[in-house]
Amino acid sequence: MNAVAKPHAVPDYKVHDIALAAVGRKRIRMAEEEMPGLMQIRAKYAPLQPLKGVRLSGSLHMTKETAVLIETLSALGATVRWASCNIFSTQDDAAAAIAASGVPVFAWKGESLEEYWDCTLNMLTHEGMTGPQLIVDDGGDATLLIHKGLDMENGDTWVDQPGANHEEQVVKDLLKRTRSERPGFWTNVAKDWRGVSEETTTGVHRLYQMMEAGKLLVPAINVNDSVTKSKFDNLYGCRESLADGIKRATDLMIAGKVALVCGYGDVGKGCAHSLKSFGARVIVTEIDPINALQAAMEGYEVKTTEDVLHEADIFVTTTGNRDVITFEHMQGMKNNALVCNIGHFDNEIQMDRLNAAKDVSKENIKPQVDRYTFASGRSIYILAEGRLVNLGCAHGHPAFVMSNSFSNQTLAQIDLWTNKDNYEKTVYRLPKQLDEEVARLHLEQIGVKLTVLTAEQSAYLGIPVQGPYKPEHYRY
Ligand code: NAD
Ligand code: NRN
Repeated sequence: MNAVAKPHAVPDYKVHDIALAAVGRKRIRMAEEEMPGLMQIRAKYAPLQPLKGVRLSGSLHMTKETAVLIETLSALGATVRWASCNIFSTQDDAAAAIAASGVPVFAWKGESLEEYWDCTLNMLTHEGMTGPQLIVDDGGDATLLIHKGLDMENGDTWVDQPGANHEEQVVKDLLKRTRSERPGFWTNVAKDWRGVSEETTTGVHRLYQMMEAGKLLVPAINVNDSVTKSKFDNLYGCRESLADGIKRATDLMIAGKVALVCGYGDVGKGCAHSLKSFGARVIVTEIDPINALQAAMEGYEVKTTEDVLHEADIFVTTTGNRDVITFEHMQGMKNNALVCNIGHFDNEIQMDRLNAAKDVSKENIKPQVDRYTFASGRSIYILAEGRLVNLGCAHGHPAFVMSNSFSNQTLAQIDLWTNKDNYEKTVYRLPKQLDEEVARLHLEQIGVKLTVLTAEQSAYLGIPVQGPYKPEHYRY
């Protein structure tokens, strides 16, 4: 009797090209050399296996730096599944290396929105159709899907109403598909889910909105507002990766240009500094009087977008808000103006209105670089279809600054699991001592030598004699 060929098991990953794994592994190894904090945390905690057997899902840009985070979480004992949180930010070689290592990953650069949300569902679906116990989220899409899925199974009719836009309709269609294909799935997912740590400002904003509405299903840790995350990643990371994105996309000379930076928060500060250092004349827009005053103190003009349409060559949105650059703004811009966004979502720039406009033509120059021409004959360039320019057109922040962010992520995951039975369904932050510990882990590699207080000085300042922090259970 012929042996029955074992059906090819469908691989539990989906990446652009698994053959890229070898080069991906080399680049992950380079990133490890630049991530001293994360690698020391891995070395310190791996023997303790604090995440042993925990089902962990991550929705965060699948880059070589994230690969180091994934392998750290795995080294601490977690069973990890991963997807990117953005359709353009995956580094295909890093994704391939992670898939080849046996960690299920569902991510490739240039996903459609339908593919993106399918990847998110796959990332959340562990062995035996179970859900994750912990989530690492960046922007809140994984958190949103579970909340909306549970609402649907509890009788809420949101999924049956028309979507406000294409992406919302994609989410509704996916949830309706799970309603018929996997009844009760989201109820079980919500039952096992014990916590989420959130990477970025916009995701944190969404968590606080859910907490205030009394809808947050699990304890959450706001990683973004650790000082060693937002005052480093958001500021110094964007200071390097914005220019990287603009130049890889357009080869544009920044010197001598007029650049408008919308928003002067952590990201806006880094972006303004970067463009100024390249020789641009930087103008800032702001809604907040304190941040506006800061911009003015740094020597930037602070105006409105309307004031500068006739003179600005480069527009960068950094606000996390919506409709910051409107269709009317784009219609009024100089010929060949460059428009890009480095905030989380693509609604900072009114891309839906631009793409729906009848008298506007679109020409694709190369992936993530499009030229739109208006009835006036004037054209503008849009990068990454209005999505994160640094991750869509370049490789995001360098590894050293991501080591700070991901050290916080790893400590947050350990904390969530350690305290899963006594944390409330609210949003926590990591304590200052851990923030200092993360900073401390990065000093030696860049040659920093701290001054140590004498006992008399410590007493004089009323602070404990300094020394490495021993993580305790803590809450904020
Ligand atoms: P932030 O809150 O520190 O800064 C946002 C600033 O925008 C604030 O000062 C606010 O007053 C201002 N603002 C809001 N609406 C505005 C408007 N209509 N016009 C002008 N200014 C306006 O936030 P942040 O940490 O700087 O993050 C900003 C965005 O960037 C978020 O979406 C965050 O998730 C994202 N982010 C992206 C990256 C990346 O690598 N691309 C890194 C970190 C954060
Ligand atoms: N290289 C990167 N890998 C990277 N650069 C920026 N980010 C990255 N994530 C993985 C994210 C920052 O941490 C984008 C998020 O919005 C921000 O919080």
